[in-house]
Amino acid sequence: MKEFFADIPYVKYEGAKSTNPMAFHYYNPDEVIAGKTMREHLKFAMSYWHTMCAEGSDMFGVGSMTKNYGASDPMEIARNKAYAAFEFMNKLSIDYFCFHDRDIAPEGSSLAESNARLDEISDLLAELMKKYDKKVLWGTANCFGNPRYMHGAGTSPNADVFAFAAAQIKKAMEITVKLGGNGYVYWGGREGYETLLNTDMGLELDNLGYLLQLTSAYARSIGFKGDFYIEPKPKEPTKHQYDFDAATVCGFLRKYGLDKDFRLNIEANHATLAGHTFQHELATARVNGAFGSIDANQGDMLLGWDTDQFPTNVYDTTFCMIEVLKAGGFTNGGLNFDAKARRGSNTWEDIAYSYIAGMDAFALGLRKAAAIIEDGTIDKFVADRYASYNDGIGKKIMDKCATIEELEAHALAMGDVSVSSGRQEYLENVMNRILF
Ligand code: XLS
Ligand code: NI
Ligand code: NI
Repeated sequence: MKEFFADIPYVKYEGAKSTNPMAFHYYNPDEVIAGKTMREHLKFAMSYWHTMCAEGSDMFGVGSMTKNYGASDPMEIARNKAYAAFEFMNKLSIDYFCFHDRDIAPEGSSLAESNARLDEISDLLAELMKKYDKKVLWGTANCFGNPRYMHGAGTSPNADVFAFAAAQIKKAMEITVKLGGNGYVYWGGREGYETLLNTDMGLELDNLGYLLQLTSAYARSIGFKGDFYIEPKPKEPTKHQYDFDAATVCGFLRKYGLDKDFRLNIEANHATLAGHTFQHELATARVNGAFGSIDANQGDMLLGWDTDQFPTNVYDTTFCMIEVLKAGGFTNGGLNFDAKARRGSNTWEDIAYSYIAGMDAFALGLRKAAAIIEDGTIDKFVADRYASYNDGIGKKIMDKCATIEELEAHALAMGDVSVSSGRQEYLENVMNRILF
């Protein structure tokens, strides 16, 4: 079979002292950390769209790379792209991939033609998955790129568009099930609005809830056993996104009775765009019982959009992995690199270096998160900070059996209250002691 990336070797773990750039320094797939192999903890996935499709165009310029894989016919490109994708995942030891329907097969001139193309390419993907032992972390439908979705998909003012989106999602679910996908993601893309002068917000939200009810019930009816995820994101592309952040999505899911069956796919760059930390969004998902999967990337705090950079900030990956460990680890989810090399990093070596950097940053984050939990200083501090709830009036509050009169009597009797320090700087230094 043709080799697409002759300059990229099979990347191996060589340890932190190695200076070989085409080696892992922290990601050692079969090493056991906190009871599981790193591979099992981290469940890395390749994003088909950024890695195999996007050519680096932005609003000021065309692509800085060509990704036609030596072909010119769109379906021939799609087939070669699939072979190239598995060669790349194999060389980088990436066990999973994520895709939109339109990433794997180009949209045809009718829905029927698009669906036939998906059938053909998904047969090829199934064959390659078997050959290389790779799995689908999640599938999704691109219900935002085509101009028919310019006013939204499930929230479009046009019922024909709603029907088209439902049909497109139905097919994407079928392909995801056929490929044994562990999850299905709904990213709200254009589900939002620019101005209330032309928008019926209540109608749009109800329709979005209905689209999710309909399509998720259909997936269960054809045997989908994985998780459904909503991926919150604010601001982009519309001014007001209905899936703004984790808390907003949890409220939405409850309102439409979807909270039992849906979890969240938290993306680092979306968290910061919403004015939150990545860790805050993960913790919000966890405390709502909705922690599911992660789109691993990082934003640039000086830029106001979704830059989708490969994550290299080890504080962030450590905080993230603490949340993942506290949530009990991934079940059907994993770490999908929804990330792209910078436009100026325009070779396949750059893409390989990017994945190595991201995988190493999360591997190091996992090692440090396990060390912080093992050290126990921070967890003990937090437990002690809430110790007044362990007995007496605090225990009654925790058990939700304190009466208002009892609380008043307690307050009248206590005199003044002394509240202890939060010790933030001390704790930050504990973290640095363990990190370095
Ligand atoms: C865009 C989103 C998108 C989803 C999948 O900002 O991150 O890539 O992950 O549709
Ligand atoms: Ni994403
Ligand atoms: Ni994104």
